[in-house]
Amino acid sequence: MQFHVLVISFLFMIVVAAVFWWVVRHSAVDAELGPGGHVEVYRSGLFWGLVVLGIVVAIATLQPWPYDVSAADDAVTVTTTGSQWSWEFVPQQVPVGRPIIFKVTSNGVNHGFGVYDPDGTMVFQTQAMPGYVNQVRYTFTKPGQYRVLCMEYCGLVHHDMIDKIEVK
Ligand SMILES: [Cu+2]
Repeated sequence: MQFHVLVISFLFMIVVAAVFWWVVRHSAVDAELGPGGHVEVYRSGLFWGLVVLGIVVAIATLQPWPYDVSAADDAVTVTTTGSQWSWEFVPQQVPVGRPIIFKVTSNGVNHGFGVYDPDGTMVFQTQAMPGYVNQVRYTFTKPGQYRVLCMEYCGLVHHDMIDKIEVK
């Protein structure tokens, strides 16, 4: 996914750069300051400076792309399944300070998998969908009991679809 976004971004950057290049090449330049003149040199420098800046900014901001959960490191995988009306986590305890990959699915209807820290602040959420496995990568930075609530109305006992994850 990240690779495709990177390639698409670069393709659009090349198109935009080509348009700018064409405009610069075909814009009227004062005869006295024409090609080789200092205005032309300034424009050319500005153009290439912006191209390089654009590439640097694109690379710098795409590196921490949040959806790259395929990297094999010391991450712990938690299989998460939503049912009407309960959650199942395997394992149910996770370590603090290590990346956790939640693989979230449902065996019935759609649910919302929302995780709240011990202070009651939501830390992340994703959809639990039958037939799909959505992945969320998260590193818990403080230990405690994290509450899990269903974030999408899923039937009669939706309000009771509450569970917890132990972070130690
Ligand atoms: Cu629900």
